[in-house]
Amino acid sequence: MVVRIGVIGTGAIGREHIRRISERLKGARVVAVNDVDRQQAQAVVETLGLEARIHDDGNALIASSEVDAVIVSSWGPTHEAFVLAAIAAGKPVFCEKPLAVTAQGCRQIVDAEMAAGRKLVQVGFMRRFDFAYRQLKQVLDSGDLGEALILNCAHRNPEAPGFSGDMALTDSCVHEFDVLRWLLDNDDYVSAQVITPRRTRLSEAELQDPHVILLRTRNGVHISIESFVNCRYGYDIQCQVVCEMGTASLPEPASVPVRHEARLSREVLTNWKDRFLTAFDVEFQEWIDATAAGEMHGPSAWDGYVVAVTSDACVKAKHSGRIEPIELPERPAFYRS
Ligand code: NAD
Ligand code: ISE
Repeated sequence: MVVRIGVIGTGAIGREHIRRISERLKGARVVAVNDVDRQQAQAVVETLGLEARIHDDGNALIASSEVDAVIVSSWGPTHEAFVLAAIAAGKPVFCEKPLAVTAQGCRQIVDAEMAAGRKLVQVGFMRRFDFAYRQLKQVLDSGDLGEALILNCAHRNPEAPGFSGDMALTDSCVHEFDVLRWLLDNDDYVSAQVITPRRTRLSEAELQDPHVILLRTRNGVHISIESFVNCRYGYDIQCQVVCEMGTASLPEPASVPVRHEARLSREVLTNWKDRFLTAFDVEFQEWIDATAAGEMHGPSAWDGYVVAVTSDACVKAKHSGRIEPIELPERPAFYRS
């Protein structure tokens, strides 16, 4: 079976997903696209030489009998409605982060999916599909180092055009909120503290940058996440796990060491597309294969809900200056399989 995919949102990442499905992955074809900027959607179809229908409305794409599964890569605030529509249509849906811009919106999606009786929603937390993070998880799962005690992480962007308010927490660090919980086998977070160090003079307007987020898990693991979205030097993702009998860290991305004029240097990546290029391909190939088999194995709507609750608690902690609780209901059995 070739999965016939409709894509809502043909912007920066949407067109990357369309390209990867059309040019590199197997078992699926993009047969429909939609974007409020119809000209842009048309340009993507023409540039990639697709035989795809351009819908004037995302809901019409979802309802189309030509579409088996949906990718939502439009702006974050539009995700909730499209995901709910896909669930109502009984169609598997891959939703780029965030699942919804509020925890309540994510909870509505969880409730709708449970009522539908079938896991249809996967959320675009691609770090779980990154080779380096998977290697790190293998080391932790082996038990050779004992239990994890402390995680030291950094999420650094060279720049963040258009970032405002609390986006470092709600748009960037959502990836850590998901992948660290996955590394720790769903050891849920119980509290958040956000520290606002001296601001870099290189960030836009009044944007607080960097931030340090401190999370504590139910099992007592202490997590520190540095978010620095205007670090200038490159795109740098760090994660070190300190365990009872040793430590394990994400390896530096491969690059050629150059010795020249009494210097030893290596390239640093400059954007998330390059750092996670392969992870995105693995994420989508696994999603296509699972969808063809009528299954869903990736980050679920519940995972998207947990991230939203965590993100909200971090924003509250930033503005209150206090340690704030992260209160989550028990994970439903529906999401335990
Ligand atoms: P973008 O602005 O480049 O593209 C979004 C597209 O959605 C635009 O073309 C816009 O016209 C379209 N759109 C907006 N509202 C729409 C609607 N109601 N119906 C149809 N189309 C609509 O943004 P982007 O950088 O591609 O980000 C899109 C989503 O992907 C965001 O949620 C973002 O957080 C996420 N994203 C994820 C990653 C990742 O690492 N997984 C990286 C970048 C962006
Ligand atoms: C962007 O939206 C992403 O999701 C990237 O993965 C992240 O590194 C970046 O900070 C976000 O702005």
